[in-house]
Amino acid sequence: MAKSVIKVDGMSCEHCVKAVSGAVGAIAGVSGVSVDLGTGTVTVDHDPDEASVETIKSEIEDQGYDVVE
Ligand SMILES: [Cu+2]
Repeated sequence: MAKSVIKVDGMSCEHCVKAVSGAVGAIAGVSGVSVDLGTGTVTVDHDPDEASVETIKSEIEDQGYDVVE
């Protein structure tokens, strides 16, 4: 199990929190998601063999947000 902190641009309200945490939380292998609007970060507990960081990042981008490298 890994914990990854992903910096994301464009999240500004509870709608964004729900969209991102819902989409990331639905990925197989993800066991926890928390979104911090203050720091613009998404913290994800995941099994890296099942849900890679790349998979998680592309899901966030599919929701319309920009992942900051
Ligand atoms: Cu929003």
